Amino acid sequence: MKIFVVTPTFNEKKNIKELIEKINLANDKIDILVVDDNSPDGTHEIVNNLKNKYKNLHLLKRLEKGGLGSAYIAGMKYALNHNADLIIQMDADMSHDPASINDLIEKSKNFDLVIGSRYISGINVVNWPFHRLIISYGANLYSRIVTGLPIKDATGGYKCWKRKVLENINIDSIESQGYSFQIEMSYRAWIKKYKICEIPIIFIDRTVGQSKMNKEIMIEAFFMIPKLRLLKLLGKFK
Ligand SMILES: Nc1nc2c(ncn2[C@@H]2O[C@H](COP(=O)(O)OP(=O)(O)OP(=O)(O)O)[C@@H](O)[C@H]2O)c(=O)[nH]1
Ligand SMILES: [Mg+2]
Repeated sequence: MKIFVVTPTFNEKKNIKELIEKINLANDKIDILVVDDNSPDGTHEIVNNLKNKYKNLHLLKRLEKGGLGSAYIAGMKYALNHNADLIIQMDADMSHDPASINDLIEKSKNFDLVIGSRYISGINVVNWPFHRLIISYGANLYSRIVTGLPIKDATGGYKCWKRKVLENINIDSIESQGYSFQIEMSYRAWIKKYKICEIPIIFIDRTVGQSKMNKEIMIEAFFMIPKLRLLKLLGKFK
């Protein structure tokens, strides 16, 4: 079984080494792909140096910042081209605990998409300012009501995909970049009736580096969520 962890980076020089070390501590049988958008802080140079130590480490360096969604798509295609059976996506800012990787893999035996969820057993968020929690929780509620997608944490980015799902949801046609990228991907899998489950994770707010969350990402999600519902009604995801 070949497993890839795909993690997008933009200016994560303070987090990337720890992330790679901790993934390897959790599981050294898996491949790690960092998709870096030519970070001005030199994140890709750190990854390149670490490749000597970690033979399971890959770097996909793109020319410029292209958004989280497109970085993930590029990374997922790379993993598929390298014969991955399972593809795990996670943020590089240490918000997603690498120790949960093995829980995602274990659960994938019975499910096609496993989502690490902040909201499945209470609210498992550490150090988030109250307004961030309200935005995230509200976005999830809005998404659930408008799309009907029965997922408590549809905006979360810690997930494990079976290869066949990514092959069948036409990832090339995904437009979303931010919050709504996570929703759109899971929505397409749900429409295709793949088996989805959520497992609890603890989300810890980044302690170093800068958040890339902004107003545009929220506006995109606000309009993309009803658009997804509409596209489904029009039969565009068949
Ligand atoms: N390659 C690439 N990575 C990106 C881009 N935008 C964000 N990322 C990475 O995607 C992950 C999530 O971004 P964050 O800035 O943590 O965004 P967030 O988790 O929604 O927001 P916070 O909770 O405030 O951290 C991080 O690993 C970022 O470095 C991008 O345009 N290109
Ligand atoms: Mg983050």
